[in-house]
Amino acid sequence: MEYHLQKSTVTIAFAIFLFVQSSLVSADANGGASCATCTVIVALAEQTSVIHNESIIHALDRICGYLPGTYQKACKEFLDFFGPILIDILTEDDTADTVCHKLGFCFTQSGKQECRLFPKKAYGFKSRKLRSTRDLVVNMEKNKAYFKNTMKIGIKFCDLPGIKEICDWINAVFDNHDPGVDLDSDRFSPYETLRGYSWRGKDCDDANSEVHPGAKPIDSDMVIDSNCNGIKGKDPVTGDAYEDLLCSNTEPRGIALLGDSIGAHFHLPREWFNSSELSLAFELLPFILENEFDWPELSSTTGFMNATDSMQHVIHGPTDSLYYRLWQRNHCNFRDFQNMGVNGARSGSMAETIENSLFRNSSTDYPLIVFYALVGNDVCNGHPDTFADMTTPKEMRKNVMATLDFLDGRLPANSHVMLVGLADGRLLYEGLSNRTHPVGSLRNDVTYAEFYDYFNCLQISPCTGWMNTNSTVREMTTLRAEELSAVLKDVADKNKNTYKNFELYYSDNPISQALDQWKKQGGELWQLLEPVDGFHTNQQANALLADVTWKNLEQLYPSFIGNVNPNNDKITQIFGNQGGYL
Ligand SMILES: *[C@@H]1O[C@H](CO)[C@@H](O)[C@H](O)[C@H]1NC(C)=O
Ligand SMILES: *[C@@H]1O[C@H](CO)[C@@H](O)[C@H](O)[C@H]1NC(C)=O
Ligand SMILES: *[C@@H]1O[C@H](CO)[C@@H](O)[C@H](O)[C@H]1NC(C)=O
Ligand SMILES: *[C@@H]1O[C@H](CO)[C@@H](O)[C@H](O)[C@H]1NC(C)=O
Ligand SMILES: *[C@@H]1O[C@H](CO)[C@@H](O)[C@H](O)[C@H]1NC(C)=O
Ligand SMILES: *[C@@H]1O[C@H](CO)[C@@H](O)[C@H](O)[C@H]1NC(C)=O
Ligand SMILES: [Ca+2]
Ligand SMILES: [Ca+2]
Ligand SMILES: [Ca+2]
Repeated sequence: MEYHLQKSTVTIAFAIFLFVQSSLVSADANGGASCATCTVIVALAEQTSVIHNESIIHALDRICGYLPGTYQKACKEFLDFFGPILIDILTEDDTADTVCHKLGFCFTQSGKQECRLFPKKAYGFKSRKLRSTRDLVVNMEKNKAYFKNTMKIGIKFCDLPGIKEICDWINAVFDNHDPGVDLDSDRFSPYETLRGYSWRGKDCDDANSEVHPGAKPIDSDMVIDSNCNGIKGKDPVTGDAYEDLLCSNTEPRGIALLGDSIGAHFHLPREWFNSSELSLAFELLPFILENEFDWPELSSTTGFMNATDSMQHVIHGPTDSLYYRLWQRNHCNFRDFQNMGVNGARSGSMAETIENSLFRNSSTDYPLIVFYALVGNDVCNGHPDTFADMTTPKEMRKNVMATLDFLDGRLPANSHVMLVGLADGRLLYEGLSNRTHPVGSLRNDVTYAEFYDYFNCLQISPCTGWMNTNSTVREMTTLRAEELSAVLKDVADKNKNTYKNFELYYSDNPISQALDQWKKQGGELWQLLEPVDGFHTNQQANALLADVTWKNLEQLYPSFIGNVNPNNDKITQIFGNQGGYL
């Protein structure tokens, strides 16, 4: 039997799978990510079948129909395989949880409690299973035989026919933090996704490594635009180069982020998990996958555009960013940004691998301002009982010092580095615990507190410490986060001028300040949080964080951001949109 499954049979499945994977969970329980994936898919299919008064199979077929072209075909092939199996096992008192137990994705290990996302309550699956049509149910006997021989208790999602290749593909994409398309190896790309120009300014010549965002102009950019900022050529009257006239005395600089999923702006569309909203949500699927479910182009550090019309089906809110402000301050800084945010990053992985994908030529490029912002993974992924996997203050010091040494070797003189403290994740529980998670939107039967418990039961939570109904655990997590922030502050205080090529600063995490500001405007906490994962800051919060951070910089550290370029208007007048971003 052959299954030609393309990059996504079950998009939602990957979303969950990757979300879970991004938290670097090593030891899951009771079926882990595969169980959660199965449960959510079956639940959405069941809800869709209720909304449209149709069979489960028709509902799954409908969901496949929402997917773009090639994905749709693959999804239907998958359905051909799974549909008959589902029909065969459904009984009257099933819920999504019990179905996935029967399928073998979920189970209960001895000594563990049973994990359930939904209340034990019959949804009447059976009455809806028989209304399927023959044309959708092909190969039924063959599939059932396959199922009996292959499916075992504890089967993993990535072991399914055809899915393994997809998992491998995804792992390869997600493990690589350098641009996938970069012919001249200058770490800037003319391609959008795969760590391309969604993440760092577009390479305006991918055949010449001397040409890239952030380069000091070669021959004053009389002929070519060596730094891709759209400024080149000479004044027809005086014959002076425009880079000399408009930029050379303005101390241009770029901005870079060494961060985690918060800085990369992780976002799973709410519409993918809400059975009432599925229809338009999958248009951008390939784009979203190739950007690792991150939206750096709309993020608080390196966002450079507002969501396009098609993005607005799956992400909501305005864009504002530090990069955008830096460009507004000095138009010579156009396109000079790099986002090295990686889902699940913590201080150790930053020092071991991630930092290496930051590129700057210390002699031929302009200075850089760097934000080191690891907001919580160092404390999130502690073992649920012992906290053994949390980074200790001693390890934190060692890790951050290693990264600072690395930066001193790579950054041009006169750069600046800001160490940002960890967030206080207690606000997650405070803002969300009593609210309904999108996966329970049809019957109002899953709160975030229950969602957190479920993820902890399967041991796949991206942040056991804060996404937890046990207040002692949340307090202990915050305590460690405060200790680690204190280390960062101490390192910055003691080493402000230690490094050859940059000045070092510390700032508390701006989230609580942003929150206060939001509340003063009458806003509520949950409005700033990602509804699906219940963990990340959303689009609105990203814009707010940029605003708060920028104002702090203006007030406290003006040398960080440089002076306003008096030639900005002239640059716009002569060079228009400076070549744009895309
Ligand atoms: C659902 O469909 C069945 C037949 O397929 C029909 O008998 C029933 O009235 C429908 N229910 C609603 C609420 O439309
Ligand atoms: C996004 O749109 C708003 C409203 O039009 C505008 O003020 C803002 O500057 C835009 N942001 C970006 C990054 O273009
Ligand atoms: C920086 O640029 C100079 C001149 O092009 C080159 O010789 C040097 O190898 C570059 N350094 C790095 C680290 O790429
Ligand atoms: C959630 O609701 C319960 C009951 O209404 C209330 O006692 C509790 O304080 C609420 N929790 C939060 C974090 O708002
Ligand atoms: C689900 O979608 C419906 C329809 O757009 C919306 O009214 C509802 O608020 C959504 N539920 C959640 C929990 O996001
Ligand atoms: C909450 O967590 C603490 C620390 O792990 C533990 O000692 C305590 O028993 C837990 N409380 C409950 C109600 O589970
Ligand atoms: Ca390149
Ligand atoms: Ca280049
Ligand atoms: Ca230029």
